Amino acid sequence: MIKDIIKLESKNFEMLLQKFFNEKKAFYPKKLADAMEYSLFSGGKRIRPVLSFLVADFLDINRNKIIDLAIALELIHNYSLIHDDLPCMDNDDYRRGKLTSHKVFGEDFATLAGDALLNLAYETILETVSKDNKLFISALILAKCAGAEGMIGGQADELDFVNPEAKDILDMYIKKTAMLFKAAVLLPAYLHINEAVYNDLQKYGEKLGLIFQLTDDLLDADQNEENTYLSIAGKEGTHSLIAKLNNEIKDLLSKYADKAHILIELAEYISARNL
Ligand code: GRG
Repeated sequence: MIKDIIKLESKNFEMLLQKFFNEKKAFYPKKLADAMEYSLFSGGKRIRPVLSFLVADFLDINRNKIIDLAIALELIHNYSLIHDDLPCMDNDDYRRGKLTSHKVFGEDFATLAGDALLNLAYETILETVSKDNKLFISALILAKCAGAEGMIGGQADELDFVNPEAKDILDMYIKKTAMLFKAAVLLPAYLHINEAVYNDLQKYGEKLGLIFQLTDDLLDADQNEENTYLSIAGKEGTHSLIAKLNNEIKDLLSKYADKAHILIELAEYISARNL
């Protein structure tokens, strides 16, 4: 069952990440290492690295080739959450059911922990590419998707919104959330030299990311947040867009028959998620 597969994959990734971080943290100031570790290991679902591994399997690419880039992606994701929770951004006290970084370590150390995770991500990316330069394009895509053209740009769009329309919100979701999903899908994709497959996977990553954000809206429905797709289209409109995206994913991947089954199932699993 897809739920059990994701759970197992997520647990396996968590062990890889813990081993990776244990080797790094010995060289960091104690409080900074504690703050980085607190956020990295506070119950994240690890959906993005798991997605990278499932796509590697789909393409028959050895997962070992992309483990370090998948770790870098998860580091970037966690830095973004720490910074997003800061008082100057969303000012949240809780994340994953636990106090946010700045509530535990103070704003100064939370900021530094986010910065340090981001820097560690690029340190890891550079080391990876220096060992296997075929991964250069994957690394570049990851950097773009996480930057001002992608996740950070989407966050900036959202902060600056004045009466956005549904289309503006979806464009912002693509940048803020879907670009990291696209990066996850494309980490192994560039090692597979087939443009048509690459293009299909790129579309899959974007649609999956949109589904993830739309379900996030539904999970937070009781907060009545402004400038969300849900606030404009309502629950029915949001559910119907999620269904449409799932159908588009099925149409896109049906040509790969059974091989793509797990990627289609993952989209359905995310659509029905409650976490
Ligand atoms: C660079 C400050 C800054 C922000 C970038 C990613 C982001 C924008 C903000 C984080 C908050 C947020 C609601 C983002 C939308 C994407 C999303 C739902 C993130 C949460 O991802 P999960 O559920 O996180 O995969 P876990 O806790 O499982 O790791």
